[in-house]
Order: sequence, then structure tokens, then C-alpha cells
Amino acid sequence: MTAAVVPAPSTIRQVDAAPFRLEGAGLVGDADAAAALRGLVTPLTGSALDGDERTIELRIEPGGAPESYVLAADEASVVVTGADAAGLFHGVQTLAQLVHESADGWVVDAVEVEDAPRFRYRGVMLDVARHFHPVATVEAFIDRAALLKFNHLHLHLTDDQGWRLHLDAHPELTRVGSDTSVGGDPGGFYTKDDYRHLVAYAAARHITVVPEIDMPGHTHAVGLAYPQLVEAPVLSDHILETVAAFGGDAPAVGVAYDGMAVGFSSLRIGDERTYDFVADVFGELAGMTPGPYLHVGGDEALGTDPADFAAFIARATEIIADLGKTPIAWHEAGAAADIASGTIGQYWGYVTPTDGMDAKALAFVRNGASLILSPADAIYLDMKQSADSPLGLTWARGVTDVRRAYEWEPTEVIDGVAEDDILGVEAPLWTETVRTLADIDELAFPRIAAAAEAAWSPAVGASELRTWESFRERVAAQAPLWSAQGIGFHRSEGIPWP
Ligand code: TNX
Repeated sequence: MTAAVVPAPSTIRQVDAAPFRLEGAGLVGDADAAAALRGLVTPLTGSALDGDERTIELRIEPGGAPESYVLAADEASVVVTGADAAGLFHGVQTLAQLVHESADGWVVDAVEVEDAPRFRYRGVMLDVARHFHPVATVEAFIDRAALLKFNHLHLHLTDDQGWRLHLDAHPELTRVGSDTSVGGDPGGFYTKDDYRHLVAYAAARHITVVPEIDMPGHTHAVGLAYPQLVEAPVLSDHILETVAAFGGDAPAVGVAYDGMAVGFSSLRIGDERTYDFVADVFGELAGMTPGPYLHVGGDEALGTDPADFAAFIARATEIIADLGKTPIAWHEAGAAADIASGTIGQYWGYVTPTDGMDAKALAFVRNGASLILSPADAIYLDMKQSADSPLGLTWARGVTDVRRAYEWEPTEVIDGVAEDDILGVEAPLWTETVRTLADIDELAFPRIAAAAEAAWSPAVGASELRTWESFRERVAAQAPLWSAQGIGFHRSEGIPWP
């Protein structure tokens, strides 16, 4: 397949002309886009793209839809025109995917592409709390996301197992709350400069960082640092079963937690010091986060009384809104009647909802806000991708193959949630079992490409490219580019890898 683009563009047409040959070709136009293109094409082809026989022109021409671009290739030239810098950057990703080897050497076939994103929010999430991931790993994850036209990186910065961002107002959080990871693996945290660096690194790739501080549950690490802010762990049967199934000790007051149970910890809801803490934490975070969103978590607060949970979510989302930011919360927070208006919900139920999860998600829409869809049985990248791998979990109907990750349509998940109610799609990667970049690649690829297509491409039924048969061919064709980028993708069955 020679015009294999992932995520599928709005339109792509073969043109009746000979292919554009890379040998002897050079780049003109936007310098940032040129650097991005060389970063993709040079490792793949060995060409520095510094010839003068024919040109690839990279330019910005304002006027089109945000993030859109047009690409025209024939034997004489390639021209990529972005409506803005992000659009040009996305067009560069498409161009790199069109480069392939032929009898004439490395070429781009004669095509015309017109492309714009379906959804404004196209996200990936990395959990840096269950296992800490150093700055270089997050940079690599950002590079991978950019390749697939994602434009948001959600960082799950805190959880029971560790607090991963230094804050000046509460230095103990990282001093005593970040030492370990799941399984007793090493911990770690980002300095404020590390965080600012990641925000800038992402922004240079047209990706906005969405930081999450998970509350009121998932807060055991807070208690290591500031015991007065948290309740004692709630050791329900469910928690004790998880401990028994996955090993390790049960959560205990004042002891770092390195197991995999969820839902036992809670901030003290009735104590005013808690809200001073919430205001300090989000205030300091807002000061170094240029993006519009702050994520407050709100998931699996099984150790918090439901009325207390609702009261907490109302106050915490109001604190974020007062900082001039838009709160995002996991869908459970939809149960809180007085949630701040404008709070965006993140749905992590199944493609076919169970247990009233759809009702909680729908509450955000009724409240006049929109939803981010992260259906766990389709695009939770931490679900096992093959039964025999030690990597990944299975609770969300895993093993999750690429086809299940691909075959779902955002508007068909929750009754009453239409196109305009959906801000976008996000694929989370939780890291209980994930230690290294190689582990990340093995679980994320190729399923992350399926999530990218749900987020960027036309709806299922609106384009002939939006079928599993088309996707499996197009995703297979990414293998040389991914390998040249050092991505250790999983060679999933059912995909005709070269
Ligand atoms: C559920 S879904 C979680 C996380 C776990 C993940 C593991 C959701 C919002 N929370 O706490 O890490 O499952 O798959």
C-alpha cells in the first residue's frame, strides 16, 4: 500500500503523474516544519533532504479550519500547506508516512490530500505515578503521539503509589511521597523545571499538557507527607481481594504503598485544611500550565462517602474554575450535583455502557459541558494485547486486540451524546505493569493508532477508509517509519506487517 496514512485523512486522491523522487530533493519554507520532517524522513531513508533538483515546500496559509492542511505531490514537487502551524505539522506527519521505497528509490506517489481533524481534543494519557517515567521517556511518548496527530498529553501525576511533581508550597509531597513505584520499583518525581520543559517540548509538537492531580481518592501518597489531610485506608473486601490476587502488603497508614489495589484512600472531606491544600496545589500547577485544562481525577473514590464525594467535587472544580482553568474529571464526578459548570467529563466505561456509567457521563452533557471518550474495553492501552505477555491487565474485557481497539464509533457509545457533545477521544496508558519505554511501545503500538483514528478521522460510515480492512493495511505500512523512529511496536496478529 503506497498511500497508507494513519489516522485516515478526510480525503486522499491518487493523481495521474509519476511519483516524486526524494533523491536530490530539498526543503523550502517553514523551518520548524522542515526540522520535523527531517527528523522523520532522514532516519527512514538516509536522505538529509538538502538537494536542489526538486523541492518539498512547507508553508502556512491562514484561512482553513484549525489544524487542517492540504498536501499535493507529483513528480515535480510536494507542497504541504497548513492553515496554521499545527496544521502544517500534521501535514508533515502525513508526508513522512507517504514516503516509501520503490524501484526508483524513496518516493512519494502523486496524491492530493485534504485533511482536518474530526475532534478538537485528541489525547493520550501516561500514568507516571504507578511507575515513574523519566523526562526522556515522556519526551519519547510525546514524539510518538505527534506522529499520530494527537494534540493533548494527559499526565496522571499523582496516585496512591507516588506524587510525581514537586510543588514549592508542599515540598514534602515529593520529598517523602515519591520514593517507590508499584512492585517496590524505584520512584522519582519531576522538578518544576522538568515539568516546564515537558510542557514546552510538547508545545513545540503542537501538544497541550493536561496535568491530573487525582482527588479525593488515589491520595495515599499525600498522607505520607501530610497525614492530617487524609483518612485511614478503607480495607474493603474488594481491596483485600485485589491485594490477595496481585500480592504485596495491604495499604497501611504512613507506609508507602507499592501494590495495585485502588479505591482505599481519601482526603478528609470535612476539614478546611483540605481545601487550602487543593487551592495551593492547583494554584501552583496553574501557574506553570499554559493549557486550558486541569484534571482533578475523581475516579474510583470508593473510600469516600458518596455525599462527601459530591461535596468535594463541587468545591474542587470550583477552585479550578476560579483559577481561570477548565476542570476535567473522570465520569464518576458526574454524580456530583453541584459540579462547577463547564467541567468536562472523561468517560472510561465500556463501548457498550454498564453499571450506570453512561448516566454519570451524560450528567456532564446535561450540565452544558462536553465529554472526552476513553472507552476502557477499546482504547485502554494498558489492557493486555496478548495473553502470554506479562505486560498489561485484563479487567476491561482484556485481552484487547487491535480490531476491538479500532471497531467503535464515538457517537454510538452513550445514548444522548451526539457529535457536538464530544470534545474528543483519549487513550490512557496506566502503568501498574509498565516500567520502560520498551514496555510502553509494546502495549501502546499499534492500538494507539486505532485511538488516533477515532479521534482524527471521519466517522465510521463517512469514509471508505474507516473500515478494519483498510486500517489493518494502513497500519501495517507504518512499520518501516515506526522502526526508524525506534518504536518497538507489538507485531499484532491480523495485521499484514511487512
Ligand atoms: C482504572 S479507569 C483506573 C486506574 C487504574 C486502571 C488500570 C480509571 C479512571 N482508573 O486507577 O490504573 O484502571 O487499568
